[in-house]
Amino acid sequence: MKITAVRLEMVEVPLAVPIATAIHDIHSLGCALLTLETDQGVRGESYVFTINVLRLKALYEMLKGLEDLVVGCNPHFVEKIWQSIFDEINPIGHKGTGVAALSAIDTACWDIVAKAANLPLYRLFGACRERVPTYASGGLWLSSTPEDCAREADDIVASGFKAVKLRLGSTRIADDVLRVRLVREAIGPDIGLLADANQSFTAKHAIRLGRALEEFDLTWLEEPVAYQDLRGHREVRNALAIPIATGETEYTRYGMRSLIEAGAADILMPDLQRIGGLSEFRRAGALAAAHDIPVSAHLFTEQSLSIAGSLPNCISVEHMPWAAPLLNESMELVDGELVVPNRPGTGFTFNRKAVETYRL
Ligand code: SMN
Ligand code: MG
Repeated sequence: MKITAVRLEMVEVPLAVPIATAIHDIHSLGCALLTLETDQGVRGESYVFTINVLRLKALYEMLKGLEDLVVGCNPHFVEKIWQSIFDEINPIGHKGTGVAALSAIDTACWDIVAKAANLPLYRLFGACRERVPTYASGGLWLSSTPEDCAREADDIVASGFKAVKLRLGSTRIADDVLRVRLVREAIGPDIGLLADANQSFTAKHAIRLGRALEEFDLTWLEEPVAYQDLRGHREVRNALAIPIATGETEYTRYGMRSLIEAGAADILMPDLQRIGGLSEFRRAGALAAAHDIPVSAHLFTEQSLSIAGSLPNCISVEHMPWAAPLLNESMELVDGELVVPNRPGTGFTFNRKAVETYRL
């Protein structure tokens, strides 16, 4: 089998309402959609994205610039393709847009390999579960008041989720404590509550806040300090009983290795775009397993289900509905868990009509 063509499209998917975290203001998702065509008619699909659309062209051009390393290759040699792109982007760096482009190509290759075998990817990788714990992440933004967060959390639980993620990052500790208190009161003691600080605190602030939050039984506190502040992560982690999750802003297995070596995390959160695709996600997952550290997939819910269904130490996937408008298939929530689809490949395909609607 040979890859015969690379199709690249750019779309902008607007959000119904603009949202904010401590470090993001988001009104749309700018997605670079990748389709790899083969001489056997099997097609592989993936996407990478920017928050809003301003720098989307950089992703597009990076993918375009790697086209000659992909066309003519046998997609079954996905690891060879991965390594050749990794080596090629060495001079521009093993982070950022280069790795994002590598991720998209790698994921689309795996999609082809599994479709050619007529298998869902998680079974091709070696299945370990058919349903995955998840938490609702598409709400409770820092741009919402504590009272709005409580109301939203109530709706989320009514829609079937068994866990929700709340964004923190207020200047005053009391304001973040109020956010957590009102949401916990709204959802009751049996629903999981996760909190994400999006890197907004100093270690001392995070420790003071964390102590005030111990009584609310948080599943984890995410990115309490700047992502590259490994010592700060460790200080927070050592000071608190709340588990610390981080890793979404790090790249490749080497980024995960640094976090592990620093003792920075109780849970690692690889992001499919930043980790380097499904191949590297599996390696990062195995590395974490060698240290008895669980992983939870960041964003890219649909595509990460193949990892969650095949990686024993993957404890959950983040449920983010952002890509849903672009896809033919919907995620299925049963008893608060996501079903790993039994369709071939990733199990999700681009909806051509939607692509036309959002095309730039
Ligand atoms: C997050 C990441 C990127 C955009 C919005 C929110 C957040 C998460 O850190 O983990 O969902
Ligand atoms: Mg986060």
